[in-house]
Amino acid sequence: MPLTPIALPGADLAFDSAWLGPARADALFARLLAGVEWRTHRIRMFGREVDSPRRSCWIGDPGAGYRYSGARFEPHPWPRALLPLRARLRDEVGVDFNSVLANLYRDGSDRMGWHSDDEPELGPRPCIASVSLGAARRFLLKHREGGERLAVELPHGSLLLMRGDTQRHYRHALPATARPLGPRINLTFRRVAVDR
Ligand SMILES: O=C(O)CCC(=O)C(=O)O
Ligand SMILES: [Mn+2]
Repeated sequence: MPLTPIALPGADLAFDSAWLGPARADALFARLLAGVEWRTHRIRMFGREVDSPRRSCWIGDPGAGYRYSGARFEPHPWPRALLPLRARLRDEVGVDFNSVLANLYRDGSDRMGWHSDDEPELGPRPCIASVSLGAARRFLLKHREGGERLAVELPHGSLLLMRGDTQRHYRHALPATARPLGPRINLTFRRVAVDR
């Protein structure tokens, strides 16, 4: 399937609902579910530190760390299963992503609140490649000032690209759902400034 633009004013989105075929997506999901060191990260909400409502793992090249609450965290090394995806994204998207935030949503109650991926180490107009595996979930975008909103269903094997001014103009979220759902893994490939 080709990457197809999604029209949304002030954003730059492209989507492929079947970037990975079912067999590849199934194999990758099983390997990541069993092989990634899933942890509950602590996040800051309304000035307090709380457990994030999902499991996560930061993966990347040495030095491609992320900053949180004044500390810098070193990423986990790349699992072998992710290297072909990194290479394919380099070819098809033209970005050499040096890190991935992997998130595991155990069921419909795991979620991610409204935010932008606008950390300074991502640069002013980051390209973020989001690969989804497992249970399909609804991904929401809403403009920071205007009324524009968008909901996209992200199925098993899909790829969503967020580029240009998307993070500057929009927040996004993955809401909880009461539907009985199995686990979902999301991989957001990013290119962060390396400080060494
Ligand atoms: O799970 C998703 O689809 C979104 C994840 C996300 O926004 C993030 O990792 O920053
Ligand atoms: Mn995000």
